[in-house]
Amino acid sequence: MSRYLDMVAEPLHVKKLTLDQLHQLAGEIRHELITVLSRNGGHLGPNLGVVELTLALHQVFSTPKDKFVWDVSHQAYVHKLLTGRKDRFHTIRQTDGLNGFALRTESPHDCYGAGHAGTALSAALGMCAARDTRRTDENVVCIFGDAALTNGISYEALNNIAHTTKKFIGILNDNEWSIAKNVGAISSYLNKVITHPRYNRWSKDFERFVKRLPKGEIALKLAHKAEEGFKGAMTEVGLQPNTDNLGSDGRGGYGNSLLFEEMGLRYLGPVDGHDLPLLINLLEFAKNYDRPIVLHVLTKKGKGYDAALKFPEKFHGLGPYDVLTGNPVPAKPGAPPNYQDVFGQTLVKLCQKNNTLVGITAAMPSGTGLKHLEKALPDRYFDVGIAEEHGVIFAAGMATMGLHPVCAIYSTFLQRAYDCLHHDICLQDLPVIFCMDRAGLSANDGPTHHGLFDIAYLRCLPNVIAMAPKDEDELADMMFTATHVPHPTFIRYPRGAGEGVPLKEQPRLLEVGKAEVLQNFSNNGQRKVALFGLGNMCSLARKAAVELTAEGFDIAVVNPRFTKPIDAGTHEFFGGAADVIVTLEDHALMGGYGSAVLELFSEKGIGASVVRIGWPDQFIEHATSQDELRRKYGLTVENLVAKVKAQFADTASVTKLSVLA
Ligand SMILES: Cc1ncc(C[n+]2csc(CCOP(=O)(O)OP(=O)(O)O)c2C)c(N)n1
Repeated sequence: MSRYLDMVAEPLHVKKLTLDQLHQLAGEIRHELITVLSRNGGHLGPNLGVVELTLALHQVFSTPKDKFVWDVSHQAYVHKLLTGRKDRFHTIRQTDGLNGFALRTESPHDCYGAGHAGTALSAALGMCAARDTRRTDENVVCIFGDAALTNGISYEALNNIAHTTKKFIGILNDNEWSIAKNVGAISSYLNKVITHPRYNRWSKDFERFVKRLPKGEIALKLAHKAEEGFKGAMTEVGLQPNTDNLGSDGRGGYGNSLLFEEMGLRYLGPVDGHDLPLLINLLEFAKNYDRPIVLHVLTKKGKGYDAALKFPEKFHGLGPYDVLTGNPVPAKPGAPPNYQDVFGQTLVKLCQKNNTLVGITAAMPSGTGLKHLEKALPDRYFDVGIAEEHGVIFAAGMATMGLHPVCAIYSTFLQRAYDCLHHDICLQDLPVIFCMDRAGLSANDGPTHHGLFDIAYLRCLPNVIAMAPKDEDELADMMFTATHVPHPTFIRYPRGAGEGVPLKEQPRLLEVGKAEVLQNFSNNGQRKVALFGLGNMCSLARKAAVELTAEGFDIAVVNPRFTKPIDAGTHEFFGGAADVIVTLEDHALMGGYGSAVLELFSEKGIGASVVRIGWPDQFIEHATSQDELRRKYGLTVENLVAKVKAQFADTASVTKLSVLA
């Protein structure tokens, strides 16, 4: 049977569908999401939740002229399916395929790219201001989740909307979940609005009223009354709650969300975000309303798929799974534990012995592995919401009171808090430990999520101690070591499986600033190459060492451990002894570990030839796997071996090298 989805080549086609056809299309979209993501992985729950909302948006507005700005934009898959990308949807998050987030270069319908949370309100307001300045008439619609309201930038934007523009359309997509259950006062506040004793009665009345009107009439009727005040209009249609409907704090009912109203935005809701005719009518109204407005819609994360409804956190974003059971594709038997679990379990152990330690996450308890602490020692666990800046300054405050906070924040999200690292942590030299997960690639997610810049952005800050473990056991050692360091410490480690090394019962103390020589020269008179493999690149260095040895080179392998301070003595020694030094890092070359080595050699007058292997000065795209990207960009044993050989093949450099040796 042919599907409506197959007929929707552009948003215009959505507008032509009847309500019944739209309902059928919604089902087809859910089926497509569940099927494709079972193979590719991705943000299933959030997208299942916005199917009707996205259909209604495309019924009422016209992209690309009108602009949809999605917060994070992990929930834009449905929008992709409706905007000419359905034929490529099976490629999402794969090499050369669709990106998992909105991407300006992918489609004119993606007016704004994202991947980090909290940016949509500001970006949308910027577009509104630009539109007003240019005197054009595009509609700008900002779709933000309830968790976006845990983020500071969202409030900076809200504070600015009413005095910047008259026309701003916000959709608060409230499903009560961040990745985990949403936290903090704002989530209780929204919950209170939803669960107000009279909410159900009012919502039924209101929804009946809106739906009774033919499409478009609600817009006319209410927009006409807007100048008399929204509340007046609502009274006229018999919906304005009496004052006895308000809670003691003034909350409850339509048009009474103090948060938005006090910020000068008309608030409408909360309404059922899966009721298509209702959504269409309300969006028509919002489109014609001449004041900034927020429509509060209630959606169910995972709607239409039992497993996702049952486990919203797991199905927020996940890898491939079995469609029938919802179970993830099992890991290969004997697969090493992943870094995130080793981090979480080690922190629990450390906390049990040291009661100054606490753990902080910015809304990522599962992703970071901090959920282990939440479970074992809930009093020592803090989820601050999607609020990296706040989380870092919160940690600084704790550190001034004698605690030793451990902030578990992905490398890419810590960028958000850079000034806090500088001004609050490093300047005051506070002993906060940062465990930076996803250092290196997050291959399926792509450039918004790769953690390729932290060595560079931290290396220039005074008081920083920064390290990278070669394996999961060394991660535990580094965490233990960090608890003894009275300065800001940063540990970067990758996503996913460790190296499969045995974990010691007790972690051990490492000497700060000291590298580990894993293999020294055998001084057999052959050409000498020292391989410095940072973090997870150490295993690559070891593999290359085997090949180069077989090719007749005398190889040393060093695990640098520290990127700040780097071990000057060890680097100088090998800089003097080797013909060629190779640095390897899962980080941008610009400003990274290899750069630190070059700076040291320059300062000390060491003229060794240095080959640096790492990521080039460009944003790295998404791909099916990390290995594919490594192959493409030369972070491989083959490329390393070839580069080393090329150094010696070049006669000029051979002369230079032999002089140096
Ligand atoms: C700065 C930043 N921190 C953390 C994240 C990880 N993250 C991605 S989506 C998400 C939750 C979003 O919740 P919400 O906005 O309510 O949307 P929902 O998925 O519930 O639809 C989080 C924490 C991020 N993308 N950006």
